[in-house]
Amino acid sequence: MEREILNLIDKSSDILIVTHVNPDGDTLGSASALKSFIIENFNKQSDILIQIKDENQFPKTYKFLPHINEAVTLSNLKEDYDLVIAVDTASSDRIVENASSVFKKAKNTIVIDHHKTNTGFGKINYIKGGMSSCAEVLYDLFNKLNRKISQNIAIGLYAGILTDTGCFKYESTTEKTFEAASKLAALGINISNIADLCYTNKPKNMILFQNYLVSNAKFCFNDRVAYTLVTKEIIEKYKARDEYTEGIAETLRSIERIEASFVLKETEKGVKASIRTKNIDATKITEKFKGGGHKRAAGCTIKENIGRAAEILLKEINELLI
Ligand SMILES: [Mn+2]
Repeated sequence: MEREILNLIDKSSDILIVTHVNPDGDTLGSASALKSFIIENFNKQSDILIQIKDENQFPKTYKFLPHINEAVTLSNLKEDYDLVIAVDTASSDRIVENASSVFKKAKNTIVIDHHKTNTGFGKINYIKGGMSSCAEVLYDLFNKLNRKISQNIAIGLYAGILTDTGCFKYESTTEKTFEAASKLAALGINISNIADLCYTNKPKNMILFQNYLVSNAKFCFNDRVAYTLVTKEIIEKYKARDEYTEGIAETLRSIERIEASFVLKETEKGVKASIRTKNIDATKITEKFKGGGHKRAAGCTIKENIGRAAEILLKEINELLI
């Protein structure tokens, strides 16, 4: 299958790399690395699509990744590509609006991913469920193909692995993950600088917003569950961008005794829930609402008001608490 991917890239002239909605470090790092790979191996350009409606929501944190600055958005996406490659995208509904029709129309589609829940919605599906990150899947793919990994490719891959493993903390981190990170570091990329750009470069309002939400968290079931509500008013007050809620559920989970935490956010499509757990399988809850994710980190959208959504989740979690 590795050769098939290479052949498709070789014979296609208009290539689009799609990142998932609300892009994170892994999907952007993977897209960045893949674009560099295509340029270096085939001397060919490709477009990276970042799915955001509001151009002001462009993910600033990851602008340092090669080629992310020149990415296209939904509003200036071309209509036809002969090859579309989705990276780190767990299901087809993570590709929205006109991007979805571009994906369906394309002559060839490839899905490269690491989500166990990915059933494969491309013509070619290169899915290594359980690997730490899509970036690690790509690292593996480039190696299997015996292709050189340049510094530009390495920056994207390293950033993807670093962020998707929570700095090598999550249980998906394996000996192979460290091996990949070690080989990438050996190429001479500045790993402490990449970590700084990912983690110590946050807007002031983001920290103030997050502190507010943590201070106003509610604790239940004998301090075993914590949650916080992100209402439209709070978003407005702090002029919060989409990525400002990142990490809040993790902070609540990091408290001793807490078994599960969640953040609920009011959006146009319903209440978005991000659930983090220690021993409970979070996907058991999110799959009831057509969501998905990993055992300790999952998400879904609940079509209720925010107060009711909290009640529903508390009831679901309570049933799983031992
Ligand atoms: Mn990922």
